Amino acid sequence: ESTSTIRRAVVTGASSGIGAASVRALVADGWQVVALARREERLAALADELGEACTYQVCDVTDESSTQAAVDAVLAGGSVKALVNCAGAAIGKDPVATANLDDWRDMYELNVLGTLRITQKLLPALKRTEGTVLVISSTAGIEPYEGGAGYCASKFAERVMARVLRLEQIGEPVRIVDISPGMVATDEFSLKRFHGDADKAAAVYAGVPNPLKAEDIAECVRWALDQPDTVDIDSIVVRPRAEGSYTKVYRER
Ligand code: 8X3
Repeated sequence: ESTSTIRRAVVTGASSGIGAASVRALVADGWQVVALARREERLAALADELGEACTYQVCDVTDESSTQAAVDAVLAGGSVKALVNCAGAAIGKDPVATANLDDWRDMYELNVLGTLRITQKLLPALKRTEGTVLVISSTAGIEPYEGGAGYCASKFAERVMARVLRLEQIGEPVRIVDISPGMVATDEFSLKRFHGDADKAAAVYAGVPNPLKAEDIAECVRWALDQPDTVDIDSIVVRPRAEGSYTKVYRER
């Protein structure tokens, strides 16, 4: 069997949101998936739901030894054809003048350095299979907005990392794909951003007719990975129809 026919993917941030939806979409499309996240009980439930096509490893991408152990376990289990980087979060929405440094540090550790860490560790294995590094970045990495400086800066950094990796790997047998979602209503994104304040989280989506769902982004992931190895879906920007930009959102009142 040629290596290019083995469809085994690693998905980070797999316990919720776009990560969990991507695991489900890939398994439905015939992939073997190793789901990575910190919360073991959620991973176990996902693996239980999806059967033997889905296995999991507990992994905190902000932690070096946790990530190394997960990567070692993944590689001991076989080859890897895709890495889907979904682990990420927005933490806080304060103006620059009063922003919490710990929030910024946590976002940099997770969104930037966490993505870098696991991508570095799996890159050699991905090149052996003509594989793909996929990054779920954000429209916040394209267009900054008030209150979003820390998150936007981390997502700009993540997109730059993906862009430069793509340039550096030209001629090598690996694809780099960036998917930049706009407003996606997941269970935890805005709750996390507002440190658990459910009213503030709900207000983000108030009156917006159809925010994107995690499944909409998972379909982009599935489709991008399903292209021939030599076709690189370089960048996808996807927003709900009602969102023209972060500051131009249609709301029914
Ligand atoms: C996209 C979410 O809040 O920046 O990652 O529109 S937001």
